[in-house]
Amino acid sequence: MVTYQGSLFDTGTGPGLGTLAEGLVREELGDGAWVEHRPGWVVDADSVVEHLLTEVPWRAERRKMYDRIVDVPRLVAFYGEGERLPHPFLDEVRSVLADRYGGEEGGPVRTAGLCLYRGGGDSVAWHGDTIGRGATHDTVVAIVSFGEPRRFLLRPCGPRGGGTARRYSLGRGDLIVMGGSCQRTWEHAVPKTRRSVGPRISVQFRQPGVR
Ligand SMILES: O=C(O)CCC(=O)C(=O)O
Repeated sequence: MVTYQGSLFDTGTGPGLGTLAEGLVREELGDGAWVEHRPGWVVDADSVVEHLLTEVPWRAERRKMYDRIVDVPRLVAFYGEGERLPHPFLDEVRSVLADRYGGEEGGPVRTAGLCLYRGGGDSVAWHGDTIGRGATHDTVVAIVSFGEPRRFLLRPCGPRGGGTARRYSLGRGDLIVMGGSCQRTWEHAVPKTRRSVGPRISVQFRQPGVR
């Protein structure tokens, strides 16, 4: 069973959203890619963690790696267009993000993928979200993080990828939005850590037809 020790500075007011304009930093990454980062966007983000841990139908996945079948090192869930999300607050988050980024190519974000990193051994390897239209078109992927902050890395694809990655620490209500060509020209990862860390849940809001 995964449990979460919330922050001592929790306000206990229940979840809410800060303004997006305040504290949001936009970076142009080149080649039409951009990223927006808004630390602490969700107020009292800790108050939904227990609910998400217990109410989401978390699924373990396995995948082929070379000639072996291995466990994917995180649990996942997916909510398609029109599906009610596992906490009413996430419906509100989706609607605010859909309004703000709805004018981007691909239209408003409508689906939600969830990942649960149970501890430091869970991770996601370098990749871009290139299943579906993300392989050929500009997209918006907006990620809201709950629970224990984890390192989120972003680096250019291809030969330029070897350089230093951009680093973000994402948890407890932080928002990161990758847009433009980012899924084709940059890749992202959440590496494992040896530190003893509690669970982190990421909610990735995407446009239809992107995974
Ligand atoms: O957990 C995150 O913040 C990233 C998740 C991710 O990269 C993915 O599901 O494609």
